[in-house]
Formats: sequence, C-alpha cells, structure tokens
Amino acid sequence: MFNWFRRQTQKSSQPEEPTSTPEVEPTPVETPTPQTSQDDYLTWAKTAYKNIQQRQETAPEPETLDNPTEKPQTPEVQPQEVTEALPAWMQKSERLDILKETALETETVPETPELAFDEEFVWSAKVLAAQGRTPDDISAEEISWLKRLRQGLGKTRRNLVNQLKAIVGQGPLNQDAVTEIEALLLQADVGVEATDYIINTLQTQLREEALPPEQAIESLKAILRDILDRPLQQVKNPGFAPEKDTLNIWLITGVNGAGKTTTIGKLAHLSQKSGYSCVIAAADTFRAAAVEQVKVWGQRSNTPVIANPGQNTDPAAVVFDAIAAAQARQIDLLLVDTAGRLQNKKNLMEELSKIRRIIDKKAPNAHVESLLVLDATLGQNGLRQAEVFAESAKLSGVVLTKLDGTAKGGVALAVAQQLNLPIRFIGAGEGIEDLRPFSSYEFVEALLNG
Ligand SMILES: Nc1nc2c(ncn2[C@@H]2O[C@H](COP(=O)(O)OP(=O)(O)OP(=O)(O)O)[C@@H](O)[C@H]2O)c(=O)[nH]1
Ligand SMILES: [Mg+2]
Repeated sequence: MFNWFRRQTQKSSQPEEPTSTPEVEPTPVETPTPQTSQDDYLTWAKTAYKNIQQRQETAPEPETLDNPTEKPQTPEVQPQEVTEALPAWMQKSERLDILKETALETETVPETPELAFDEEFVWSAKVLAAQGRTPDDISAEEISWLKRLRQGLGKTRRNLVNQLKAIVGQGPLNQDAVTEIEALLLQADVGVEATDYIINTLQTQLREEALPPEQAIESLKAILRDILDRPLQQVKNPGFAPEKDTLNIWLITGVNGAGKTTTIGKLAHLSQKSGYSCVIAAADTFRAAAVEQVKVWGQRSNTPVIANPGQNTDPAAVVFDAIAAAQARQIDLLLVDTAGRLQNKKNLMEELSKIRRIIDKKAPNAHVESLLVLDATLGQNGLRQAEVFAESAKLSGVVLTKLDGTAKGGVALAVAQQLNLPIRFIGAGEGIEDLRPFSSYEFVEALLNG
C-alpha cells in the first residue's frame, strides 16, 4: 500500500534560519545526489519507466478506486456489532452502503492511466531523483501527480523562468532589475510582503557574488522553499500523516465555492488508500443540497457519511454525533465538512466557533487540525478571507485548490509569509485523485524548473 502521507520528500535545508524547536521528521530523508548530469537523469528516468511498466504487467489488476486488497488493512470495523450500538440515524447509513455497492461499479476508473515516456515523465523523474529516490521505489502515481502539478503551473512557470533568467543573469541587481522582478512576482500573486522578502534576500546574495542565471535561479528557489517551510517550524506534525491509535479530526473550512466538499472527498479517498479509516461529518446543514453532495463523495471514496436527516439541523450536533460514531468504530480520521455561507458572516463565524468548541469538548484527546480551503484562482483576495477564519476556527493549515486552472500559484508564498500557516494539501483538478500533500520542493520545481 502506498502511503501518500508518509511519502518521502525532500525538506529544504535552512542553514541561515536557526530553529529553536528540534526537527521531528516522520521519515528519514536521504540527501539528493549532488551533481548528476543530464544523461544520468535520462538513464534514471528510463530505468524508472521500465520498473513501473514491469510492475504494472505483473500486477493482477490495476488499482481501482475501490481496491479490495486495501480493505483488510484498515482497522476492523465490524458493521454488524457497531450498527447495533448506534442510534437510529446512523443505522440509516446502511441504505447508503447498498447505494454504494451499485454506484461504485460505474465510478471505478483506473487510478493510474497509461503513462507515456515523455518530457514530463523525465521532468518528474528528475524531481524525484533530486530528492534522493531510487528508480525502483517510485510509483506511477507519483509521476502522474507531478505531471499534473507541472501542467497546472505551466503558464506561470514559462512566464517566470524566461523573464527571470534574462534579469538575474546580469550580476548584482540594479534598481531596474529589482523593479522588474518585483513586478513579475506580484503578477504571479506572491503578494507584497513575500515579494519584499524575496527581493531583499536575493539582492543581498547577489551583492556578495554575481551568479550566472542558472545558479541565481537555484538561489531564488531556495529562498522560496524557505518561505514555504518556515511555518512548519512551529508545528508538531511536519509530515501531516494522521496519528495512528488516536482520533484525528480535520475541520475543513472556507468560503462558499472554495472547494471544501470536493477536498473532503479527495482526502477521504487518499486516507483510505493510504491505510487510514475515515468517516465524514456532513456539517454543512445550511444548503439542502450540501448533504447530498458530500454523500456522493462518500460513495466515491467508500467512506461513511454521518448526516442528520432533518432540515436546518444544528451542525454542531452533527459533529457531536460523528465524533461518537468515530470513537465507537475506532476510526483514524474524521473529516468535517462545513458551510461556506450562512445568513451573514457573523453567523458563519459563530457556527464555526461552536463546532470547534464541541470538538475540543467531546474529543479532548483527539488530534485536531483546522484547515482553511483557499481557491488559488482568487489570488490575494482569498487571503483576506483567511484572517476572518483564523480566529473562529483556530486555523492550523491551508489547502490550496484549483491550481489546475487560471491560478498563478504564487499565492502559496503569500499564504506562508502573511498568514504564517503551512500549506498542507494542494488540489489540481476536480477528480478524486487530484489532491495530494504539499511538498515545497516539488511545488517550487513546478514553478521555476523550466
Ligand atoms: N478545477 C478545479 N476545480 C475544483 C477544484 N476543487 C474544487 N473544484 C470545483 O469547485 C467547485 C466548488 O467546489 P465545492 O467542493 O462544492 O466547494 P465548497 O467549498 O464545498 O462550496 P460550498 O459548499 O458552497 O461552501 C466545484 O465545481 C468543484 O468541482 C480543483 O482543484 N480544481
Ligand atoms: Mg460544500
């Protein structure tokens, strides 16, 4: 089973940033091989491609959304016994099981469609190789995801790389060059604060030593990674894998249309296939269609959805019930869908605070994360919303969605710099596979590695 939450990715080194908290790294990270030539990368990529093909040929069936071989790995949930102990409203979810069985047949699509050995494959392989991976331990899934990420940020990258190379290749930055880079970063949604920081740091470096364009871009990449990783220094769980043997609760918040419900569906799928059992709480009770929408995602990801059948029910009550169900079933991860819009903003914030209080009270030992879902296409506008949510929902991280669209991607840096919140997941498409844990290294490569 491939655990996406514990996937090995490179952590950028941050020598100039002294850390007070000791690094707690869930998985050991190998150092990348130093100077690998272009030819070596190509050989590496070819070997990796052959290995993936061989594995696909020997595998009995391609992995599907509803992979039966994964089921025994999730903690034993014994529906029979649990159902008896559950209140009536939960027993109703059995009907959902029947629905699921029929619905899933049509939803089953291969997880990893045929991979072509193309420029994007080589690029993805290179990104993995640079993180110290070996050609026999990479998966088709990882390559597919990196390709998607690269495509999503393609337009921004092409813009940035060409212009940056022309500017930074001319030695110490003069005022004109600084103004040009500033404009480029601002256009890419990086925001004023992060842009100022990047320019100052880059300028100091280039003043000490005039770097050729390629190296200047490498320095720039290191600065960007540093910004993206900095919020992680103050969090306990840099890797963001759900903790085993504890209930993990992830509260998903954000304005309407940001992609909360879609993110929940994708996260449920990712958790199940990474070996964590999962339940969804349908706590957006404001819109009638919201519960139905989350139930569809429940079916797709084969995840039980706890909902209250009544109209206009109290979302905090749904969360209360969902926690009870998750505890009874010894579930690893409870995902809470919330409303994006109520009668007014004040009501929404009050409701979120109430949900948060219920979680803290009913599950004091749970590991709680509060994630803000931000639509990356909104650029700086999205950030203003974050400040409002930060207080009510006690935010601990961000999910950036819609990076496949017109988003410029730079908003990730603004989030880290201005909100001091780590980005935990990124979404780059509407499909169930289109969301993965965030890696600063891979993100920056997709943004700046032409
Ligand atoms: N292209 C693209 N579309 C996305 C992505 N994530 C979500 N969407 C789309 O954005 C729209 C809104 O998504 P929802 O998940 O319903 O958003 P929500 O935050 O739950 O919205 P409310 O329930 O109204 O508050 C849907 O059409 C999704 O398919 C993404 O990563 N890429
Ligand atoms: Mg929703």
